[in-house]
Amino acid sequence: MVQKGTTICAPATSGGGAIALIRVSGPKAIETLSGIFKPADIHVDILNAKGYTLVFGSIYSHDEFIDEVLVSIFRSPLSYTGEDMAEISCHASSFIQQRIIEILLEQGAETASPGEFTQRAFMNGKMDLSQAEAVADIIASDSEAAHRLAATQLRGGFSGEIEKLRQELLSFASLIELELDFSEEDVMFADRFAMTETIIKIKTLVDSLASSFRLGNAIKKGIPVVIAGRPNVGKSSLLNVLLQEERAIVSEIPGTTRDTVEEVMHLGGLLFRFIDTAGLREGEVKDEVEIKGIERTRLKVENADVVLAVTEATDTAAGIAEFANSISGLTGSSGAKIILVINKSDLVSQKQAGALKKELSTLCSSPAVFVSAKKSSGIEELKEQLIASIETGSLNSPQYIVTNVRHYEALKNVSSSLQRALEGFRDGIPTVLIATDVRQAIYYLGLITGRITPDDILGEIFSKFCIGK
Ligand SMILES: Nc1nc2c(ncn2[C@@H]2O[C@H](COP(=O)(O)OP(=O)(O)OP(=O)(O)O)[C@@H](O)[C@H]2O)c(=O)[nH]1
Ligand SMILES: [Mg+2]
Repeated sequence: MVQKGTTICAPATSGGGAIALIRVSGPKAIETLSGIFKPADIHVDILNAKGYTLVFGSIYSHDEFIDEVLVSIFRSPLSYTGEDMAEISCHASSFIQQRIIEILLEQGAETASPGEFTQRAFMNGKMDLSQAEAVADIIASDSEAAHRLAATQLRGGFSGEIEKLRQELLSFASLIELELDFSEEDVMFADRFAMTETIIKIKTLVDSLASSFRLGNAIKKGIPVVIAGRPNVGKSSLLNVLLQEERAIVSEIPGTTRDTVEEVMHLGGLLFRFIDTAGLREGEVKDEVEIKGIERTRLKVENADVVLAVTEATDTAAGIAEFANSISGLTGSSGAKIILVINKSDLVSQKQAGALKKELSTLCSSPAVFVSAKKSSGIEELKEQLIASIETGSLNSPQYIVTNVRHYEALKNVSSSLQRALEGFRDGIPTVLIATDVRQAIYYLGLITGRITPDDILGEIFSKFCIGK
């Protein structure tokens, strides 16, 4: 690989710890290093050192000793960026790190801008755009599931899927383009019916990828679980017992919680975002703050992935079912899961609870869990229900889960371009216009992996057909 451009440097580790890492990358990486580094073994010549060599020595600024360090040498193209690279492991003093950066700059290196090492890796073909984005995600991942999604994307699972779709569309576009080339001769190369089938197949896949974004995004940011119920049923008590922390104020006065209270928690390798809300009061509410609180509760329920519909064990089965219905009316078609939480089970006998559960099973399709926030009973079962309510099945093939909003937007654009192409076929629109829609879909797919090459379509034609014209 021909190396062009500048040589950059930056600290790669954040504060704390005993050792810090400083990265240098670019055509003059090793040369720059040699100006400030003296190997402990005077026979070692780092200018001629092979890639993957580890050298112990000291950093000097002219004659001033700075630190004892270990230097790793990488040679293009076998490095993270694809360029020549050196990584200096020094002691983690912020003074030492700052001095080393300063003297690297004196030697002619430049400070790297955020993400520049990864950007160079992308430019040098070490990874595609979606993999580069996964680098940021894997650094930020703070649950097992988020890590799993980022790791798959980093290893190219998602890009592979997108690339496969793009290749299919390219072959498809080349057929249409071919038809355009021969349009005066009035040839039809492909059968319209088969073409429509292909587009429908690709669009279905694109749509299912796009719809996985809800789960993907929730896993990255925490799955929103809204705790909703009438005033005083024990919503805030439930939040506190789940978190094992006195997070929200609890009192016997109905209408205690006015605003929403949010807190995240790990359960079963997933990150959940619990949202305690203002009680949903029936009938006319006059208090302005309470009205605003209830409005906010409704919004949260509408955007939830899971709703814990909290009621009391002293309520009637009909009352509980009615409340569950009103919650499912709020979640609408969002696909949110509802778990009925029957709180204050300490106030009824086991027999009464059993009878209520039986009656509820005929009235309500949502699973019901009996708990007592006060006695902290039933909480484990509730946690199990929560984990079970998230369709983690799709996590077994994480290349099909979209976590990145840029990819989601691109997929939606692919889908609408394909929709237009389909309508075009149906309405007998001229092929040239349909070709434009298909090309647009290819363009948007290419945006995801960063492979937008307009010559691709031509390349496809010439590689598959011998036109001889
Ligand atoms: N016996 C019993 N009392 C409970 C239980 N959970 C909560 N309570 C009591 O019920 C009352 C209301 O509890 P909160 O947690 O403030 O109820 P809330 O649903 O958040 O109420 P608002 O915010 O006012 O809508 C308090 O007096 C709690 O001590 C329970 O499991 N058993
Ligand atoms: Mg409350």
